[in-house]
Amino acid sequence: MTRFIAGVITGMLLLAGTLTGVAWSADKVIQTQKVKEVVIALKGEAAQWKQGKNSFVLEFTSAKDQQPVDAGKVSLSTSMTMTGMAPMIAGATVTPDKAPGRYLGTIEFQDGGTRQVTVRWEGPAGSGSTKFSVPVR
Ligand SMILES: [Cu+2]
Repeated sequence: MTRFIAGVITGMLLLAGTLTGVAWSADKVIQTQKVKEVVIALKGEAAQWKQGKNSFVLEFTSAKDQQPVDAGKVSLSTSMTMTGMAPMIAGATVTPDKAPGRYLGTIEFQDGGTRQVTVRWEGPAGSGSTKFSVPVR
């Protein structure tokens, strides 16, 4: 019985993995940042963000041995300064993927223009943050 249940759970997990799997075949690098001993890669379906909804991947690896780094709780937020306007702020929901050190998120942009992106993490290997800019076309 226990084995049967384990089999059913494994089957369901495999199915869920297939259904929720990232819908593109190859990740294109949008930006990489090195913070201390951690390399953070922002990847997407395309090598750049576009207006509207974007799916993205954040990958944390060790600069020393290129092994995945468990970054724990991860958040990504963006802001754009526009003349005569309050900065436009957009945040993303970021959730861990099945693979360690890999996180999936989506973000929506109302218009084009360069975003100041902040990525924060808080995990067993330590916490940190990095800022970089990404154009939205
Ligand atoms: Cu704007």
